[in-house]
Amino acid sequence: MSGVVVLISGRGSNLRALVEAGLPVRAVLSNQVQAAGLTYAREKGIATGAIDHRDFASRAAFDEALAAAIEACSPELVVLAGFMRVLSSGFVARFRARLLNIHPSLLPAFTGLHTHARALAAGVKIHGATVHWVDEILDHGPILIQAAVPVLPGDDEAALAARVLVQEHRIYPLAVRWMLDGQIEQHGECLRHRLGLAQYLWAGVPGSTQ
Ligand code: NHR
Ligand code: GAR
Repeated sequence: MSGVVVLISGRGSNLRALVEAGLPVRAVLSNQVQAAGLTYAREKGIATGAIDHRDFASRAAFDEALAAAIEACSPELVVLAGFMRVLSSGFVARFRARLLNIHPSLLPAFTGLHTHARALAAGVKIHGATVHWVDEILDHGPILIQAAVPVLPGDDEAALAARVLVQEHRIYPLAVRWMLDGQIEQHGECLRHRLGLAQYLWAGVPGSTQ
């Protein structure tokens, strides 16, 4: 087993961050044939595959085809990067403890879709992103790392999403590297870095690095 398979549905900016960090991305799979991230992967000479969920009669049948395509690569890790299809418990069981997701909120707040709009509507003052292990429950699973950003006066959804995305591109490569290097230990529901490294980033002032 070696390397990482990345699952995407769209733009692929997190995929790009992983590749640019030098991580061993062996294949990129998308449920959207037109995903921009597939074009990027092809340009980089990475193997790609498109599996259109609309070609399958059920969620289980799509998940089975996706799992088979992943297993053909025998990856160490499966990384969801803007992948927009909920995965069945059967799929999760096959890749347990080596299936990661990045979610654009500070979990357990704002699971599901449209997180930035919902954060603004709720009036939260701090928002962010979370990398977690995927389990059967949507946007649940043990937390690997989080990044926090302020919500600033005058923010709209696009401004807030852009501020969070900068941090996503920092924490996802870090989390994947830690996993590949065997640095993460599980203690019940908690994941800890072996060396006790801080598992958060705080972009307190826009433009600052910590
Ligand atoms: N699967 C499991 N089992 N657990 C998680 O935590 C998952 C997952 C699959 C994807 C990413 C996710 C997110 O971080 C993710 C986490 C899609 C939906 C969704 O409702 C929700 C959460 C996430 C991704 N998708 C619709 C569906 O019917 C389709 C939406 C669309 O195609 O645009 O699957 O937020
Ligand atoms: C990212 O913000 C990611 O956190 C989010 O979608 C965006 C994908 O961007 N993921 C979800 O909302 C999962 N439901 P990208 O394709 O440019 O990486």
